[in-house]
Formats: sequence, structure tokens, C-alpha cells
Amino acid sequence: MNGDLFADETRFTDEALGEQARVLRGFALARADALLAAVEEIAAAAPFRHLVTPAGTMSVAMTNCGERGWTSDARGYRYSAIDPDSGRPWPAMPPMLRELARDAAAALGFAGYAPDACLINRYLPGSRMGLHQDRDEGDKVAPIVSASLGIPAIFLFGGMKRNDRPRRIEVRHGDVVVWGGVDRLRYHGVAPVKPALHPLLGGKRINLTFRKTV
Ligand code: MD6
Ligand code: FE
Repeated sequence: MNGDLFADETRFTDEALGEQARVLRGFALARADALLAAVEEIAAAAPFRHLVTPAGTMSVAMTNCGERGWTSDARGYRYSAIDPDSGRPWPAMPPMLRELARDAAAALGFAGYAPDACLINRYLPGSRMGLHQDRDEGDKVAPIVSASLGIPAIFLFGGMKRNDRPRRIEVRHGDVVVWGGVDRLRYHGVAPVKPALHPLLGGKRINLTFRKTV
């Protein structure tokens, strides 16, 4: 068999990232069009914005849907039931999004996953997210489910300590990463996104991240 072909195939099959962490290749592919339509509707009600954090303004633009949304200002991060930009609740989480998260979590053995927050991130070339732990959630066992759409990115998946060298995993349109249980507090991030063009999304990447915050 041709060596390059083989390399490409192994790079894009499901891969364990830990005991309870896995990348599910193409898991959201069949639902991608519907997911993007839902994202457009959510963003019309709660527009993408570049949040300020204690460390500065984020290069990623964000919005949320669900009972709670992740937000930040110069004082720190928090989950809020109200979109601080509009003073209204975040748009409801469409059932189709809920189902994607539930199905992806179930694939790793997390039965009955019911996220209450979906953070939606928009990356343009150069956007990045530094290594961090997700620890603002009350439930630190229920998985994080992260679905990628649009242009590819390098997802960084590290250890329990900031200094543990992260693995670099290319995530493409339709891929879903799930980390929960013993792997729930692993450091993770996204390397600066490289310019590319995707037939549905043009030059951008959309990431949906589901959490159980309480
Ligand atoms: C991603 N996002 O955008 C992963 N974590 O691919 C995150 O890991 C994340 O966007 C905590 C708070 C906001 C985030
Ligand atoms: Fe995170």
C-alpha cells in the first residue's frame, strides 16, 4: 500500500486521547448543514462578540445557546443565564444540538448526557485559544463535547498540569472531541488557525462546545 495514503487514513480515524477522551471523526458530518443553520439563527439573536478576559481581548468570537452561557469581562469568567449584551436570556438550545451532544457522549459511555450550555466559537485565520482547563462548571465529571465545523484547526490536548506537553490533533469539519470523567480536567486549547477555505463556511471555523455547568 502507498505509504502516504496509509498515513492519511490513520490520521483521520477515531483516536483515543485518554481513558475517557476520544476524537470521533466525522461524527457530526451528517448533521453539519442543520447545525450551521441553527448557529446562524442563534447568532442573529445573540451576535458573536470578542470577549474581554483578565488576560485581554479574545481572538475568538463567541456566543452561546442554552440555559446558561459562558461569558467574561475584565474581572473574570462566569456562566450567566442572561446575555450581558442584550439583557435577555440566551437563545434556547435547539433539540438537534442537544441530541448531537448526547449521542457523542454516549459513544464514550456517558449515558444520558444533558448539557445546559452550548458555547459557540468563531475562529478566523490567526484566532487561537491558549491552553486552559474548563473548571467553571459545577459538574467536573460530565464530559465536554466539542464539535468542529469549517476550516481545520489543531486542537491541543494536554495533561492535568499546564506544563504537560499537549498532543496536536487536527480537527476537521464534522469531527467531535469528547473528554470527561478522569480526563475532564485535561488542559486543552487551539493553535492559531491557518488560512483555508471550506465549501460551506468559507474562511472560518465554528466550534460548538457543550457543557453541564451545574
Ligand atoms: C474550541 N473551546 O473552541 C474549544 N473552553 O475548540 C474551549 O475549550 C473553551 O471556548 C472554555 C471556555 C471557552 C472555550
Ligand atoms: Fe475549554
